[in-house]
Amino acid sequence: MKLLKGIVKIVLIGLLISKQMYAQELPSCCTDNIVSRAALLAQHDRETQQDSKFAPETQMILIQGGTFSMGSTRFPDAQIIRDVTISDFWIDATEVTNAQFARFVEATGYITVAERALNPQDFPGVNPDLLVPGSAVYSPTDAVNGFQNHLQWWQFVPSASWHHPEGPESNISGRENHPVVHVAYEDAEAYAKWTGKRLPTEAEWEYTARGGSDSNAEFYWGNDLKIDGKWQANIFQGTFPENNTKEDGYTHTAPVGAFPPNGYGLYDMSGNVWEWCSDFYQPSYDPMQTSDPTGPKSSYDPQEPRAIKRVQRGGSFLCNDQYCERYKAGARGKGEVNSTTNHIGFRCVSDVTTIQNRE
Ligand SMILES: [Ca+2]
Ligand SMILES: [Ca+2]
Repeated sequence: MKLLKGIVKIVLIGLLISKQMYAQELPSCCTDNIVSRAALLAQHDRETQQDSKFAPETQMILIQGGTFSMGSTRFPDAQIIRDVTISDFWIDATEVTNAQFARFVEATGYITVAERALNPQDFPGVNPDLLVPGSAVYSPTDAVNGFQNHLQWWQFVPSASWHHPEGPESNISGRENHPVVHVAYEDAEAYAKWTGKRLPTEAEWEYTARGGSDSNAEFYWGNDLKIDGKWQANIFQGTFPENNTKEDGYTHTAPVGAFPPNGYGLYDMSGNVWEWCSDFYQPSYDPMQTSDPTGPKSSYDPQEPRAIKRVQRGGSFLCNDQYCERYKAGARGKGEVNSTTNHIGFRCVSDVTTIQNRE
């Protein structure tokens, strides 16, 4: 009996202590376990704010606007070179990661372009059995014959997507901090909109990639590929495409921020993954667009005139001097808006007024 009384006493003391702690931690409306509607609404609002605003680990850098020389003599489609003025804006310090994109998908149920079945009407003459969800995966073979046909190292893999980067047997476990890949332009745009941001113009992108430097150096970090023997970007070493010697530590994507930041504190502006920009692609710059340029009204690529293409910037882990030098300063890339691969990602920007309105 004494033992039973002791147990009851301990339980009661425990309940009293927990009730005191509970009373201190929660507002009075909750202390009777009957939560008020106001408290529920406040909680919902907090959760919604967390869902729809910047992910906690997304660091943004405020870029002070200015005028810079945009373009490059090294790349015919990065001309004419002209002075461009950019307003202040915010930019993500890193490429958008798998973890960040996963939160977007969890919150919205969003299905990426690569995960959707293809409409046979959009592909007349193609066997409908081949029109399955999937994406292009870098799959080099040992028997590459020249660089003219890039299909030699790209393979369409059914069910490859942002969370199955190499196909259905693969996943992003352990790669949460790597850049998300296999995103089409509208996927990147949807993510940006969900976070209240937008995709950068290529002028904004190049202005920030230069890191505040006005030099005409070959690389965004200077004229030497390496600094003190260290690689400055995740690109390709070895014999492209089949023999990657991995001197920089990575054969595919690297975690964002694994390489040194530029003068603005931005990571991976060269290499790792290509980054979507909002401009339509055309093979030259409009000399009249010199103030916060947003690019042409439509796309035109002489190599594929019927494809709708947007600009991509910065190159990827597949860039090298043998095949693709477009990780270098001022270089441009281009992508058909629905074409996804495991070396294309993005980062977001925000207008200063957008940030001010949140505060
Ligand atoms: Ca590499
Ligand atoms: Ca990049």
